[in-house]
Amino acid sequence: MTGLLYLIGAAIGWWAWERSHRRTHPVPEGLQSDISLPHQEEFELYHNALSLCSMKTRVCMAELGIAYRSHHIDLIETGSYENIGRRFLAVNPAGTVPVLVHRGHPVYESHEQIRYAAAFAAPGYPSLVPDDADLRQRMEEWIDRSSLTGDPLAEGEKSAANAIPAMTVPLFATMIERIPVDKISEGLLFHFDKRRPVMFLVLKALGIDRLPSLGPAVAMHRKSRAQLADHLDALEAELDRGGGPWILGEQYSLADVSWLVIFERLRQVDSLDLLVGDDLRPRCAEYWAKLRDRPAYRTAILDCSHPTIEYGTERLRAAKANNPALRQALGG
Ligand SMILES: N[C@@H](CCC(=O)N[C@@H](CS)C(=O)NCC(=O)O)C(=O)O
Repeated sequence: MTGLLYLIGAAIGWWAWERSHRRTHPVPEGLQSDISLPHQEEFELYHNALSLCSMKTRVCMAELGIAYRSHHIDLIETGSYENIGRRFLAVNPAGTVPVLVHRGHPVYESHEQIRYAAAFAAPGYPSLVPDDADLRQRMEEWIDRSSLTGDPLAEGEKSAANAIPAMTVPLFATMIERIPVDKISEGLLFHFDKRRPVMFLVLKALGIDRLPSLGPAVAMHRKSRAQLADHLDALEAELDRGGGPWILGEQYSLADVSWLVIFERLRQVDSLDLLVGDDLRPRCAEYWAKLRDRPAYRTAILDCSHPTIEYGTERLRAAKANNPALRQALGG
């Protein structure tokens, strides 16, 4: 009995100590010149293969021809909660990726990272920011409309990126098949948003085929699809008005960097054909084909993929093909 009490006491002591060293807090966005982190190269990027915001910053760096030292940080979907480990929290006390580090100073928030990086295009690479003030203004609006900000689950009408997380739930359900329960449970002890480990444990217990029985997830998916449809309608109209091929017309800009990852996520969650096709927002379909043709898509997306994402996408596709209820719950 005394032994057991000692054991419980030691476990609580360990948890309290560990928790006090893994506290997270929000960080201000943009360049933090007052923070200096250990670094070896001018630019370093802490990122994750699946993270939408990480993909955006990687695409931007590739488009600008900026070389960087890569630090892949696992999120639970790709294997473990490395993002809330002590080492990464020293880089970003908010526990989120991506973090761009320039000469040792972190830049927080991906939409700020791409704006910041644009001033450092390598020789021979365009800056991705138009000179014309009106075009710049339009670019900013389209960046905002594709940035992940605030509480995404509550503000999907604000931007396409905010509407995306609920659409990603089926992919979470397949990717999480590969992650052991003890790894996911660590989030119950230390993650700053307990909804995430709970969601992952429920998805793991249920499995992709029983997702249709999870009413709230199905309802959120439906709502997200409708919100994304609205955002894509607006994009379709903009591409039509400007004549394409890019959001600002002839000039490829940061707005296109920011939108590429929305389409890529829809591809990963096997939902592209619900929203984009020759008969459904054909301008967007053409736009996505052009984005995919850019070398940055290969370098920053395809070459940076992760076996668990590829497994997850394939598994989801197969599950939908074999399960009409799942297909219906996810919009067809
Ligand atoms: N607004 C931030 C969002 C950063 C963010 O939420 N990143 C996610 C991945 S896309 C993350 O690191 N989540 C932590 C987790 O999943 O544990 C940005 O644009 O960089």
